[in-house]
Amino acid sequence: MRTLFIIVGVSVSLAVRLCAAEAPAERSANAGKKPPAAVKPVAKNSGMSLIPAGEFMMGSAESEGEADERPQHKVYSDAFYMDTREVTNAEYLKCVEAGACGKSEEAECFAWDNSEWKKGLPLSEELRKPDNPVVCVSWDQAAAYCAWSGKRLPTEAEWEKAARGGTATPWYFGDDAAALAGYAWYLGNSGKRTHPAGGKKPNKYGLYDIYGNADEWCADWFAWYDDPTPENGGILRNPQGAPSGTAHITRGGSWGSFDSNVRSAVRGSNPQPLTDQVGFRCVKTAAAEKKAKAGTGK
Ligand SMILES: [Ca+2]
Repeated sequence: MRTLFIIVGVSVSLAVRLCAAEAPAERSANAGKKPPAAVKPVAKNSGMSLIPAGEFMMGSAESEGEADERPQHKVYSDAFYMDTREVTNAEYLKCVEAGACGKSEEAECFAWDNSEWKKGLPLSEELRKPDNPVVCVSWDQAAAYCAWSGKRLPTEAEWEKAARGGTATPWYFGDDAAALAGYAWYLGNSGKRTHPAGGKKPNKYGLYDIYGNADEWCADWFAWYDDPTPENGGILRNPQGAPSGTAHITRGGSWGSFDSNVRSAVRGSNPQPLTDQVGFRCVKTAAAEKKAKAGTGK
């Protein structure tokens, strides 16, 4: 399990992870797989992209990544729409002003300070800029925002399917971490803060900041992956994660993450209720979108 961290206090497990993430043999094994053609957003200015229904391999192969990314298993996901960008401070504020979301409370927010999480530290002004992704929001606040906007948080499986965009490599752009700076704000280039959402190159589905900037809440509780079984035909259909747990999943890593922790398969689990590294984006099932349009006569 990848817990959130920045700069210092890097654990022994992290050191192991860094080594594991550098396994070149596994990456070259995926190098020849061609990603599918890009899928354009279904409606101009909707701010969402269609992620088509289909199967993909979730998690990492045996010699790659962390233990909690295995076993790699086949997943089928129905079609859904995903926000192309992380929810910004300005967008979240509208929900607060509408009375549907709790205010992001700096005094309640945890930040990494030398070797431990501390609550209530003064946060960088940069984190509060309107176009930057909102952080210091709890899972409940994120879920409330998505509900207010007629959406929901993505499942972990949906997030990874959208992130991969049909690829099987550690990053959707390939297997070379040196290219990451063109796609993500992470510890190597962030200046230890968030940046305006959508400033880097998107993936094949037109999704920005999938890696880094704000780490992103998912709907699921953290749990170890199950082994595919004959009972489920070796494929999990629209998995929802564990029915209960102690921490929710976050995905994508943040401005404070090392390059090895902003891969498609990396799983985060955040024991703090809210931190200066975690934000979110929302999704909507494609069927729900169709129904809503029919209902409004559009
Ligand atoms: Ca992100």
